[in-house]
Amino acid sequence: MSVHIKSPSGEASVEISLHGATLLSWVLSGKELIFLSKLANASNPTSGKGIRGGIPIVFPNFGPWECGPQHGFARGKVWTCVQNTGHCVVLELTSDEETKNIWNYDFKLTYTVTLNGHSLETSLSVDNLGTEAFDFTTLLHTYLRVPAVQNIRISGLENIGFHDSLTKKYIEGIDGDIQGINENVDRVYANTPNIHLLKFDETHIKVEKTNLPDTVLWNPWSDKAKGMNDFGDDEYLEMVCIEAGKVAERQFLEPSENWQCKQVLTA
Ligand code: TA6
Repeated sequence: MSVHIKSPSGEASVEISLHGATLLSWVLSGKELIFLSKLANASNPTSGKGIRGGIPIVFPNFGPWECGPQHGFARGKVWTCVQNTGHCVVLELTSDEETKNIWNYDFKLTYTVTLNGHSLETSLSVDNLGTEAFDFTTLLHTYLRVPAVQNIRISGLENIGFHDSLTKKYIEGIDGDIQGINENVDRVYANTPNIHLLKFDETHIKVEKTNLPDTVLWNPWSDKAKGMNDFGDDEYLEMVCIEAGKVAERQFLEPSENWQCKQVLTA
């Protein structure tokens, strides 16, 4: 089950699945800018599992999690659409018996997606509805579609050190744009600038984040692509994940407190 919105001018459209409130598609002037695996099975997603591609919502934990599934349960749950103005849609996920069996806290997530001209705004609000404080990490796991990942450039991460999730080592920052990806890359950059620019061919996609201090950069490359049954063996060549998150440090939320974050993609 999906919901659709269009920009006021009609040149952009977005599709969002109620499964995980996963944004599946962002078409601007006839061009698809979001990567969704051809094996993603978005029309019949597996309960509890994320859809491979789009913008999955990682909550309440980024990465492996001793309480439940990697990247948390939010991307595997069915959300509720509470508003659709045609240009803006609001979806909610509230704690239930299933989530509380995994993570025993009362919460409400409110996800707002707004199309405006060449910009796609996604904001997430977290409410602590319970009587106990909780802490979480969260991230928008954005899969961007590119014609050839070896030919992309990414600016905004220069001179920023990162945790290499493959070697578990900290790597000092390097000067200049990231020029192409030619191997498995899985990096957590902490405290990054709020603007990154992805460039390929004549296309520039600006990633602008608010209250999401960290950035994850990921491409599975060929071996890991082959190891994913919901990802085509060669699809690693046409995608890159630039993921805005609050993952390096946990976010604490007292009872009745609210926390918000936002990402704006502009092409
Ligand atoms: O994007 C970073 C990452 O944590 C990678 O380590 C890789 O696991 C990726 O997410 C995909 O994770 P998933 O659980 O969706 O297969």
